Amino acid sequence: MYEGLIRKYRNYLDVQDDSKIVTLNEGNTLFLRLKNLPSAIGLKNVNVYVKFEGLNPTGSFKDRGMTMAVTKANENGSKAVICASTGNTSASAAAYAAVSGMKAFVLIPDRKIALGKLAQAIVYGARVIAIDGNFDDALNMVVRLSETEDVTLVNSINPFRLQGQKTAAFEICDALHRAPDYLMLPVGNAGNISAYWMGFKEYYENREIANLPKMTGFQAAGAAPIVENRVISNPETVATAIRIGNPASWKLAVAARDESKGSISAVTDEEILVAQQLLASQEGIFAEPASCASVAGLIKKASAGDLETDRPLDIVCVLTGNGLKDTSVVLKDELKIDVFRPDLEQLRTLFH
Ligand code: AN7
Repeated sequence: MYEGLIRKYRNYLDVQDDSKIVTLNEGNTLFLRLKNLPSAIGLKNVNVYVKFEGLNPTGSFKDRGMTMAVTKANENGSKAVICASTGNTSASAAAYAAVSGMKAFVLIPDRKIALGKLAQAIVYGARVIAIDGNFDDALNMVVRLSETEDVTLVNSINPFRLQGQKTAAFEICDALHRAPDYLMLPVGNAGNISAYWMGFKEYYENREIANLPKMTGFQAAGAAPIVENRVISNPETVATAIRIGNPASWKLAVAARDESKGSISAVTDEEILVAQQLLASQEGIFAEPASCASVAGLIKKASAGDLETDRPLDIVCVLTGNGLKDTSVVLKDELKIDVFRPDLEQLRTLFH
């Protein structure tokens, strides 16, 4: 039986005590080749895959880092964890704290997180604290609090988070028997792009793979500090998960980009929502807006002719979170669903 990514990738993770592993059997997520979308956007000679991290136990990639961070907190005898979050980290921290018997304190930007994520933090039993400020303000607060209070910080500044998250790179290489040519993913606080790059490099050094991908990140245009090379004090985007103006792992992300000869560029909210719609209607996959920045970026690069398609390419888009967490973007105009009487004759007219 599969028992989570720490046991699966034990040789790459520094965990002392097996009995204290805190897991919800995260990882081992769906990896799928897209059937319709690539040709719909005019891509030939390219295999496009998605890694659907929205199928983790709390519906996002954050569970990979949280199994490690909470396991280490547990090993060290910690009784409580704390994080700032645009939503997914708080849901994940709350769940892993719940199963390990720890308290979770989560600071969220008031009214700027998707309701599904808020519901998760509440139902898992976290102490939810809304801040009249943005994610960057909340992160600043939790860093300071964790320095003076008896509570373990589980944002991605906690190095064990990235350790857990790097296993997604291992899974992709295990499936393809190589690294993809491009890894495309959204960039918010910039931990994930840094973790993937660490994972690919470790697999390369251990000769599990003989190539490395171009790390290709995408920020939302209204929240693109790395692209613009400046702190954004009032980030705005429909993709609330990546509404971040001063990423904690900024330097690591830039290093990943440069070492891999990749890129970090911006996609607009409109491009993100078009990509979300295409992915759902062409492929049957519902990912949250932030996740769809990876597909929006693929579409943008494909139409700009930025991908060298003279040879067959493997491209992996990471879908970091589940669309069910944030239905408001799809339902935002009042429901456009026609209501009919339960009249068979009338319903039959719909088929002609
Ligand atoms: C779906 O939950 O920062 O670049 O507090 O939820 O590693 O930050 C979420 C980030 C992409 C960006 N996709 O990843 C949080 C939080 C989804 C996310 C990102 C997030 P990083």
